Amino acid sequence: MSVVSAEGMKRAAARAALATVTHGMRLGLGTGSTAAHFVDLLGARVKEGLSVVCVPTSERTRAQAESLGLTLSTLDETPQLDLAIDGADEFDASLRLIKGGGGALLREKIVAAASERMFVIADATKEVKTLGAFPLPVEIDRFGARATFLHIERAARGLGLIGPLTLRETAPGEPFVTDGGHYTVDCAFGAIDDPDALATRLSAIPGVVDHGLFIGLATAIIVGVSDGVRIIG
Ligand code: ABF
Repeated sequence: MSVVSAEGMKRAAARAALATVTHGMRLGLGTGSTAAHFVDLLGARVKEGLSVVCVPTSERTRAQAESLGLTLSTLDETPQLDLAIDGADEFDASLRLIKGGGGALLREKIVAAASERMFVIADATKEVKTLGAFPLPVEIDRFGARATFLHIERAARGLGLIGPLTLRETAPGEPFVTDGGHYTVDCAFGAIDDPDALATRLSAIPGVVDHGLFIGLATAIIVGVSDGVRIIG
């Protein structure tokens, strides 16, 4: 019996995603440890002669890509991408995702929306029947953060979702600040039976910059499993 670690499954998913990349592609590079495997493997292919242009979804990924000598661009220079490759915190069978645990959901969503296709790469532990075991990250403007926090609570309660909301911190009393200069609220709602309705309600709150529900964005999910990969979508 082969025992494959979560890292091994992430690497397998990243390798399978890399196999879909062809010369001249404009790529969106995700954030997180699974996306980092992809960037690492891509760096090796580029050294062998593959030519691609990459738009990173975070400063962290930008630094990694730069260190590997990848050709970088921005969405201002390259507003349309062929393919985004990114990880997820959770996914379901309908290609719906929770993202943002890594703190980069806004740029990840903008890059995914600018891409013709989005392949999610994840290990099998991320698959759920119903989204919500992973606390949903919501990126909010710093102005009026407390008021926005209360709006989120109220909007969720209207859907029967009650759970502790926590302002993400890097240390006690020090809020985590995203690359875009915003705060993140982690919402431990538990099972989200109607992710579409929650997404609509959250998007309607003025102080909400964006939320970690990615619906209708993923083209396919490449799941790293114990004996290779499984494709959803
Ligand atoms: C990014 O990294 C995020 O949207 C998600 O929060 C996280 C997944 O991280 P990992 O690949 O390390 O599990 O894709």
